[in-house]
Amino acid sequence: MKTDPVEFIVISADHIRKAITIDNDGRMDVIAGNYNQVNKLYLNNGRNDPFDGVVGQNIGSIGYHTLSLKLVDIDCDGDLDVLEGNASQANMVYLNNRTTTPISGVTGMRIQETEDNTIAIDTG
Ligand SMILES: [Ca+2]
Ligand SMILES: [Ca+2]
Ligand SMILES: [Ca+2]
Repeated sequence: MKTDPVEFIVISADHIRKAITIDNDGRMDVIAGNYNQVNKLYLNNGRNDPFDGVVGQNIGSIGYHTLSLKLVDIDCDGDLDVLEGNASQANMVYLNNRTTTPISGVTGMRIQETEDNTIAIDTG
């Protein structure tokens, strides 16, 4: 009986890529979904207390009934964009502008024209 050789794949630290984050600095950030208030982005400052003194950046300018958010590179240009699932309102997408305020001032675009009661949002 022939046995195939076992192959080992060695992964060195050099091959572990920095996590992609919304501002592409490798430090995980936070997006907060707010009901009837503008959603916010908090950028990790890289210190021991990563959000101490960090001012939230507005995601869009309208306070929707947000029940779900998702960070994904929806336009496949290498930066993370924000999907916003809103209850009884249109769901929105905000495209990352690749600045130090990656979503600030970005106008949201509707994902669909109907105003559904969205409670979860994802991609695939
Ligand atoms: Ca970051
Ligand atoms: Ca993108
Ligand atoms: Ca972009």
